[in-house]
Amino acid sequence: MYSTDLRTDQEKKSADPQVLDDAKLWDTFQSRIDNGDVIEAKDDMPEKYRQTLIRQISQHAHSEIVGQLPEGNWVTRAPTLKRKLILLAKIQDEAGHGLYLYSAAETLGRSRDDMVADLLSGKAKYSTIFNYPTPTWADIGTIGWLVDGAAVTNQIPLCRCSYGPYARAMVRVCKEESFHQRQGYEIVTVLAQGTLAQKALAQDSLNRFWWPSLMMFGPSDSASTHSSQNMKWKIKRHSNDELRQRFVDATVPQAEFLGLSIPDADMRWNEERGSYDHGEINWDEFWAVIKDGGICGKDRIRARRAAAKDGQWVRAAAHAYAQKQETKERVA
Ligand code: BYC
Repeated sequence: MYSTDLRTDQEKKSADPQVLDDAKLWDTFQSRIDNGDVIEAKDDMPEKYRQTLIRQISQHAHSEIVGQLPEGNWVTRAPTLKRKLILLAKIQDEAGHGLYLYSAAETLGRSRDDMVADLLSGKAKYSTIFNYPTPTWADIGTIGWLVDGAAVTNQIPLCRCSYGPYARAMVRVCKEESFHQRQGYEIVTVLAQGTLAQKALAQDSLNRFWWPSLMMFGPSDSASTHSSQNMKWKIKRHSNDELRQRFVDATVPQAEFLGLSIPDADMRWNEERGSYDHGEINWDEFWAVIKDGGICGKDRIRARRAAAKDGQWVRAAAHAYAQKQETKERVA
Protein backbone atom coordinates (compact mmCIF):
# COMPACT_ATOMS: atom_id res chain seq x y z
CA MET A 1 0.00 0.00 0.00
CA TYR A 2 2.68 2.52 1.03
CA SER A 3 5.92 2.26 -0.85
CA THR A 4 9.36 3.35 0.28
CA ASP A 5 10.87 2.59 -3.12
CA LEU A 6 12.71 5.88 -3.65
CA ARG A 7 13.60 5.40 -7.32
CA THR A 8 12.03 7.41 -10.13
CA ASP A 9 10.57 5.60 -13.17
CA GLN A 10 13.70 6.47 -15.15
CA GLU A 11 15.91 5.06 -12.41
CA LYS A 12 13.82 1.89 -12.25
CA LYS A 13 14.24 1.49 -16.00
CA SER A 14 17.98 1.98 -15.80
CA ALA A 15 18.04 -0.70 -13.09
CA ASP A 16 17.45 -3.26 -15.83
CA PRO A 17 19.43 -6.32 -14.62
CA GLN A 18 21.19 -6.70 -17.96
CA VAL A 19 22.45 -3.13 -17.85
CA LEU A 20 23.65 -3.31 -14.27
CA ASP A 21 25.13 -6.75 -14.55
CA ASP A 22 27.54 -5.51 -17.15
CA ALA A 23 31.01 -6.66 -16.02
CA LYS A 24 32.38 -3.13 -15.77
CA LEU A 25 29.60 -2.09 -13.45
CA TRP A 26 30.26 -5.12 -11.25
CA ASP A 27 33.92 -4.04 -11.00
CA THR A 28 33.02 -0.45 -10.17
CA PHE A 29 30.52 -1.63 -7.61
CA GLN A 30 33.00 -4.03 -6.02
CA SER A 31 35.59 -1.23 -5.77
CA ARG A 32 33.07 0.91 -3.91
CA ILE A 33 32.42 -1.98 -1.51
CA ASP A 34 36.16 -2.59 -1.05
CA ASN A 35 36.63 1.11 -0.28
CA GLY A 36 34.05 0.82 2.48
CA ASP A 37 31.40 2.95 0.74
CA VAL A 38 27.85 2.72 2.03
CA ILE A 39 25.43 1.82 -0.78
CA GLU A 40 22.20 3.82 -0.81
CA ALA A 41 18.82 3.06 -2.41
CA LYS A 42 19.36 5.25 -5.47
CA ASP A 43 22.88 4.00 -6.22
CA ASP A 44 23.65 1.64 -9.10
CA MET A 45 23.96 -1.91 -7.87
CA PRO A 46 24.14 -5.34 -9.50
CA GLU A 47 20.74 -6.95 -9.74
CA LYS A 48 22.05 -9.92 -7.74
CA TYR A 49 23.05 -7.65 -4.85
CA ARG A 50 19.58 -6.09 -4.85
CA GLN A 51 17.82 -9.49 -4.95
CA THR A 52 20.05 -10.90 -2.21
CA LEU A 53 19.24 -8.00 0.06
CA ILE A 54 15.51 -8.25 -0.63
CA ARG A 55 15.71 -11.96 0.24
CA GLN A 56 17.66 -11.51 3.46
CA ILE A 57 15.90 -8.37 4.72
CA SER A 58 12.41 -9.70 3.98
CA GLN A 59 13.23 -13.05 5.66
CA HIS A 60 14.51 -11.05 8.61
CA ALA A 61 11.31 -8.94 8.68
CA HIS A 62 9.12 -12.07 8.53
CA SER A 63 11.12 -13.55 11.43
CA GLU A 64 10.44 -10.50 13.58
CA ILE A 65 6.72 -10.65 12.80
CA VAL A 66 6.29 -14.44 13.18
CA GLY A 67 8.58 -14.26 16.23
CA GLN A 68 5.86 -12.41 18.13
CA LEU A 69 3.68 -15.53 18.12
CA PRO A 70 5.57 -17.90 20.47
CA GLU A 71 5.80 -15.11 23.07
CA GLY A 72 2.24 -13.92 22.44
CA ASN A 73 1.23 -17.35 23.74
CA TRP A 74 2.15 -16.13 27.28
CA VAL A 75 0.74 -12.59 27.38
CA THR A 76 -2.48 -13.67 29.13
CA ARG A 77 -0.63 -16.05 31.45
CA ALA A 78 2.41 -14.03 32.53
CA PRO A 79 2.90 -14.64 36.27
CA THR A 80 2.62 -10.98 37.40
CA LEU A 81 1.32 -7.69 36.04
CA LYS A 82 4.89 -6.39 35.78
CA ARG A 83 6.00 -9.43 33.76
CA LYS A 84 3.00 -8.99 31.48
CA LEU A 85 3.86 -5.32 30.82
CA ILE A 86 7.49 -6.17 30.02
CA LEU A 87 6.44 -9.01 27.71
CA LEU A 88 3.94 -6.80 25.89
CA ALA A 89 6.58 -4.09 25.39
CA LYS A 90 9.03 -6.66 24.03
CA ILE A 91 6.52 -8.09 21.57
CA GLN A 92 5.68 -4.57 20.38
CA ASP A 93 9.40 -3.95 19.83
CA GLU A 94 9.47 -7.01 17.55
CA ALA A 95 6.57 -5.61 15.52
CA GLY A 96 8.53 -2.35 15.18
CA HIS A 97 11.61 -4.26 13.97
CA GLY A 98 9.49 -5.95 11.32
CA LEU A 99 8.24 -2.57 10.12
CA TYR A 100 11.72 -0.98 9.88
CA LEU A 101 12.89 -4.02 7.95
CA TYR A 102 9.99 -4.10 5.49
CA SER A 103 10.66 -0.40 4.87
CA ALA A 104 14.37 -1.05 4.31
CA ALA A 105 13.52 -3.84 1.83
CA GLU A 106 11.00 -1.59 0.04
CA THR A 107 13.79 0.87 -0.79
CA LEU A 108 15.09 -1.89 -3.09
CA GLY A 109 11.92 -1.92 -5.15
CA ARG A 110 9.78 -4.74 -3.72
CA SER A 111 6.50 -3.71 -2.11
CA ARG A 112 5.62 -4.72 1.43
CA ASP A 113 2.34 -6.20 0.17
CA ASP A 114 4.28 -8.54 -2.16
CA MET A 115 6.69 -9.58 0.60
CA VAL A 116 3.83 -10.28 3.01
CA ALA A 117 2.01 -12.22 0.28
CA ASP A 118 5.07 -14.48 -0.01
CA LEU A 119 4.99 -15.11 3.74
CA LEU A 120 1.26 -15.90 3.74
CA SER A 121 1.55 -18.27 0.77
CA GLY A 122 4.33 -20.17 2.55
CA LYS A 123 6.85 -19.23 -0.16
CA ALA A 124 9.06 -17.03 2.01
CA LYS A 125 11.34 -18.30 4.74
CA TYR A 126 11.58 -17.04 8.30
CA SER A 127 13.85 -18.21 11.11
CA THR A 128 13.36 -21.88 12.01
CA ILE A 129 13.50 -21.03 15.73
CA PHE A 130 9.93 -19.69 15.67
CA ASN A 131 8.52 -23.07 14.65
CA TYR A 132 9.28 -24.50 18.10
CA PRO A 133 6.53 -24.39 20.75
CA THR A 134 6.59 -22.43 24.04
CA PRO A 135 4.68 -24.63 26.49
CA THR A 136 6.10 -23.15 29.74
CA TRP A 137 6.76 -19.71 31.23
CA ALA A 138 10.47 -20.59 31.37
CA ASP A 139 10.43 -20.55 27.56
CA ILE A 140 9.78 -16.80 27.66
CA GLY A 141 12.99 -16.37 29.66
CA THR A 142 14.90 -18.74 27.39
CA ILE A 143 13.72 -16.98 24.23
CA GLY A 144 15.04 -13.66 25.56
CA TRP A 145 18.29 -15.17 26.81
CA LEU A 146 19.12 -17.49 23.89
CA VAL A 147 17.03 -16.40 20.89
CA ASP A 148 17.51 -12.65 21.36
CA GLY A 149 21.08 -13.39 22.46
CA ALA A 150 21.74 -15.24 19.19
CA ALA A 151 19.91 -12.53 17.23
CA VAL A 152 22.02 -9.73 18.69
CA THR A 153 25.24 -11.68 18.05
CA ASN A 154 24.24 -12.04 14.39
CA GLN A 155 22.89 -8.50 14.03
CA ILE A 156 25.64 -6.35 15.56
CA PRO A 157 27.85 -6.94 12.48
CA LEU A 158 24.83 -6.12 10.29
CA CYS A 159 25.02 -2.53 11.66
CA ARG A 160 28.07 -2.30 9.34
CA CYS A 161 26.36 -3.98 6.39
CA SER A 162 27.21 -2.30 3.08
CA TYR A 163 23.57 -1.39 2.37
CA GLY A 164 22.81 1.83 4.30
CA PRO A 165 19.05 1.49 4.98
CA TYR A 166 19.53 -2.05 6.41
CA ALA A 167 22.57 -1.07 8.46
CA ARG A 168 20.82 1.96 9.96
CA ALA A 169 17.72 -0.06 10.88
CA MET A 170 19.97 -2.55 12.66
CA VAL A 171 21.40 0.07 15.05
CA ARG A 172 18.11 0.59 16.85
CA VAL A 173 17.08 -3.07 16.53
CA CYS A 174 20.30 -4.15 18.27
CA LYS A 175 19.76 -1.76 21.18
CA GLU A 176 16.33 -3.25 21.73
CA GLU A 177 17.45 -6.86 21.22
CA SER A 178 20.14 -6.39 23.81
CA PHE A 179 17.50 -5.23 26.34
CA HIS A 180 15.42 -8.28 25.35
CA GLN A 181 18.37 -10.58 26.02
CA ARG A 182 18.81 -9.12 29.50
CA GLN A 183 15.14 -9.37 30.42
CA GLY A 184 15.15 -13.02 29.32
CA TYR A 185 18.28 -13.81 31.33
CA GLU A 186 16.69 -12.16 34.36
CA ILE A 187 13.59 -14.39 34.08
CA VAL A 188 15.80 -17.49 33.84
CA THR A 189 17.94 -16.26 36.79
CA VAL A 190 14.87 -15.95 39.01
CA LEU A 191 13.75 -19.48 38.04
CA ALA A 192 17.23 -20.99 38.42
CA GLN A 193 17.55 -19.49 41.91
CA GLY A 194 13.99 -20.49 42.89
CA THR A 195 12.50 -23.79 44.04
CA LEU A 196 13.73 -27.11 42.65
CA ALA A 197 10.64 -27.26 40.43
CA GLN A 198 11.38 -23.79 39.02
CA LYS A 199 15.00 -24.69 38.35
CA ALA A 200 13.83 -27.87 36.59
CA LEU A 201 11.54 -25.75 34.41
CA ALA A 202 14.49 -23.54 33.40
CA GLN A 203 16.67 -26.59 32.65
CA ASP A 204 13.94 -28.25 30.58
CA SER A 205 13.51 -25.08 28.53
CA LEU A 206 17.27 -24.78 27.97
CA ASN A 207 17.31 -28.43 26.85
CA ARG A 208 14.64 -27.75 24.23
CA PHE A 209 15.93 -24.39 22.93
CA TRP A 210 19.72 -24.85 22.97
CA TRP A 211 20.16 -26.67 19.65
CA PRO A 212 17.47 -24.71 17.73
CA SER A 213 19.21 -21.50 18.91
CA LEU A 214 22.49 -22.68 17.41
CA MET A 215 20.63 -23.35 14.14
CA MET A 216 19.57 -19.68 13.98
CA PHE A 217 23.02 -18.84 12.61
CA GLY A 218 22.29 -20.83 9.48
CA PRO A 219 23.93 -23.92 7.97
CA SER A 220 27.60 -24.69 8.58
CA ASP A 221 29.99 -22.67 6.41
CA SER A 222 30.57 -25.62 4.09
CA ALA A 223 26.81 -25.81 3.34
CA SER A 224 26.09 -22.06 3.24
CA THR A 225 25.25 -21.13 -0.35
CA HIS A 226 25.25 -17.34 0.04
CA SER A 227 28.07 -16.67 2.52
CA SER A 228 31.03 -16.24 0.23
CA GLN A 229 29.37 -13.73 -2.14
CA ASN A 230 27.63 -11.94 0.73
CA MET A 231 30.90 -11.52 2.58
CA LYS A 232 32.53 -10.18 -0.56
CA TRP A 233 29.73 -7.62 -0.78
CA LYS A 234 30.06 -6.90 2.96
CA ILE A 235 26.43 -7.75 3.58
CA LYS A 236 27.79 -10.33 5.98
CA ARG A 237 30.96 -9.53 7.95
CA HIS A 238 31.43 -12.95 9.56
CA SER A 239 30.55 -16.49 8.54
CA ASN A 240 27.70 -18.49 10.10
CA ASP A 241 30.11 -20.71 12.06
CA GLU A 242 32.16 -17.76 13.36
CA LEU A 243 29.06 -16.09 14.80
CA ARG A 244 27.72 -19.37 16.18
CA GLN A 245 31.04 -19.89 17.98
CA ARG A 246 30.92 -16.34 19.38
CA PHE A 247 27.44 -17.07 20.78
CA VAL A 248 28.52 -20.39 22.33
CA ASP A 249 31.55 -18.79 23.99
CA ALA A 250 29.41 -16.02 25.50
CA THR A 251 26.52 -18.25 26.59
CA VAL A 252 28.21 -21.26 28.22
CA PRO A 253 29.59 -19.19 31.16
CA GLN A 254 26.13 -17.61 31.60
CA ALA A 255 24.60 -21.10 31.97
CA GLU A 256 27.37 -22.11 34.40
CA PHE A 257 26.68 -19.02 36.52
CA LEU A 258 23.04 -20.12 36.81
CA GLY A 259 23.96 -23.72 37.65
CA LEU A 260 22.24 -24.96 34.46
CA SER A 261 23.76 -27.55 32.09
CA ILE A 262 24.12 -27.08 28.38
CA PRO A 263 22.58 -30.23 26.82
CA ASP A 264 25.72 -31.18 24.89
CA ALA A 265 27.93 -34.01 26.16
CA ASP A 266 30.72 -32.89 23.79
CA MET A 267 30.87 -29.31 25.01
CA ARG A 268 34.31 -28.58 26.43
CA TRP A 269 36.78 -25.73 26.69
CA ASN A 270 39.53 -25.94 24.09
CA GLU A 271 42.57 -24.33 25.66
CA GLU A 272 44.45 -24.17 22.38
CA ARG A 273 41.68 -22.36 20.49
CA GLY A 274 40.56 -20.30 23.51
CA SER A 275 36.99 -21.36 22.65
CA TYR A 276 34.44 -24.05 23.44
CA ASP A 277 34.20 -27.13 21.22
CA HIS A 278 30.62 -28.22 20.76
CA GLY A 279 28.84 -31.32 19.51
CA GLU A 280 27.45 -31.90 16.03
CA ILE A 281 24.28 -29.98 15.17
CA ASN A 282 21.42 -32.07 13.80
CA TRP A 283 21.29 -30.54 10.32
CA ASP A 284 18.61 -33.01 9.20
CA GLU A 285 16.30 -31.42 11.78
CA PHE A 286 17.25 -27.91 10.58
CA TRP A 287 16.48 -28.65 6.91
CA ALA A 288 13.30 -30.53 7.84
CA VAL A 289 12.00 -27.52 9.82
CA ILE A 290 12.78 -25.26 6.85
CA LYS A 291 11.02 -27.64 4.46
CA ASP A 292 7.99 -28.77 6.48
CA GLY A 293 7.63 -26.07 9.14
CA GLY A 294 8.40 -28.37 12.08
CA ILE A 295 5.99 -28.53 15.03
CA CYS A 296 4.40 -25.08 14.70
CA GLY A 297 4.88 -23.99 11.07
CA LYS A 298 1.27 -24.54 10.02
CA ASP A 299 -0.08 -22.72 13.10
CA ARG A 300 2.25 -19.78 12.52
CA ILE A 301 1.11 -19.28 8.92
CA ARG A 302 -2.54 -19.78 9.91
CA ALA A 303 -2.15 -17.09 12.60
CA ARG A 304 -0.54 -14.63 10.16
CA ARG A 305 -3.25 -15.27 7.54
CA ALA A 306 -5.96 -14.61 10.16
CA ALA A 307 -4.18 -11.40 11.24
CA ALA A 308 -3.99 -10.24 7.60
CA LYS A 309 -7.71 -10.90 7.11
CA ASP A 310 -8.75 -9.28 10.40
CA GLY A 311 -6.57 -6.24 9.74
CA GLN A 312 -7.81 -5.69 6.18
CA TRP A 313 -10.34 -3.02 7.23
CA VAL A 314 -7.63 -1.09 9.10
CA ARG A 315 -5.39 -1.03 6.03
CA ALA A 316 -8.33 -0.01 3.82
CA ALA A 317 -9.24 2.82 6.23
CA ALA A 318 -5.62 4.04 6.43
CA HIS A 319 -5.38 3.94 2.64
CA ALA A 320 -8.62 5.91 2.20
CA TYR A 321 -7.41 8.48 4.76
CA ALA A 322 -4.05 8.85 3.01
CA GLN A 323 -5.77 9.36 -0.34
CA LYS A 324 -8.08 11.99 1.18
CA GLN A 325 -5.09 13.87 2.64
CA GLU A 326 -3.27 13.70 -0.70
CA THR A 327 -6.29 15.14 -2.55
CA LYS A 328 -6.60 17.92 0.05
CA GLU A 329 -2.91 18.81 -0.34
CA ARG A 330 -3.22 18.84 -4.14
CA VAL A 331 -6.22 21.17 -4.03
CA ALA A 332 -4.63 23.54 -1.46
N1 BYC B 1 15.98 -20.32 9.44
O1 BYC B 1 23.53 -19.54 2.55
P1 BYC B 1 22.95 -19.32 3.89
C1 BYC B 1 14.55 -12.16 16.24
C2 BYC B 1 18.31 -20.33 4.86
S1 BYC B 1 14.37 -12.48 14.58
C3 BYC B 1 15.44 -20.40 8.20
O2 BYC B 1 23.87 -19.41 5.04
P2 BYC B 1 22.57 -16.47 4.36
C4 BYC B 1 13.44 -12.25 17.16
C5 BYC B 1 18.81 -19.11 4.10
O3 BYC B 1 17.84 -18.09 4.09
C6 BYC B 1 16.00 -12.44 13.94
N2 BYC B 1 16.17 -20.37 7.07
O4 BYC B 1 22.13 -17.94 3.90
C7 BYC B 1 12.15 -11.98 16.71
C8 BYC B 1 19.09 -19.70 2.73
O5 BYC B 1 17.83 -19.95 2.08
P3 BYC B 1 17.46 -19.47 0.56
C9 BYC B 1 16.19 -13.18 12.68
C10 BYC B 1 17.51 -20.24 7.21
O6 BYC B 1 21.46 -15.55 4.05
C11 BYC B 1 11.09 -12.14 17.60
C12 BYC B 1 19.62 -21.09 3.09
O7 BYC B 1 19.13 -21.39 4.40
N3 BYC B 1 17.50 -12.83 12.22
O8 BYC B 1 15.61 -11.87 16.62
O9 BYC B 1 23.94 -16.14 3.83
C13 BYC B 1 11.29 -12.56 18.90
C14 BYC B 1 21.14 -21.14 3.05
O10 BYC B 1 21.72 -20.34 4.12
C15 BYC B 1 18.13 -20.14 8.46
C16 BYC B 1 17.81 -12.68 10.91
O11 BYC B 1 16.99 -12.88 10.04
C17 BYC B 1 17.31 -20.18 9.60
N4 BYC B 1 17.82 -20.12 10.86
O12 BYC B 1 22.72 -16.61 5.96
C18 BYC B 1 12.58 -12.80 19.34
C19 BYC B 1 19.22 -12.22 10.61
N5 BYC B 1 19.45 -20.02 8.27
O13 BYC B 1 16.77 -18.14 0.71
C20 BYC B 1 13.67 -12.62 18.48
C21 BYC B 1 19.44 -11.80 9.19
C22 BYC B 1 19.66 -20.05 6.94
O14 BYC B 1 18.70 -19.41 -0.24
N6 BYC B 1 19.82 -12.91 8.33
N7 BYC B 1 18.50 -20.20 6.31
O15 BYC B 1 16.50 -20.51 0.06
C23 BYC B 1 21.08 -13.39 8.24
O16 BYC B 1 21.99 -12.93 8.90
C24 BYC B 1 21.33 -14.49 7.25
O17 BYC B 1 20.29 -14.50 6.29
C25 BYC B 1 21.46 -15.90 7.90
C26 BYC B 1 21.62 -16.95 6.79
C27 BYC B 1 22.69 -15.94 8.81
C28 BYC B 1 20.22 -16.27 8.71
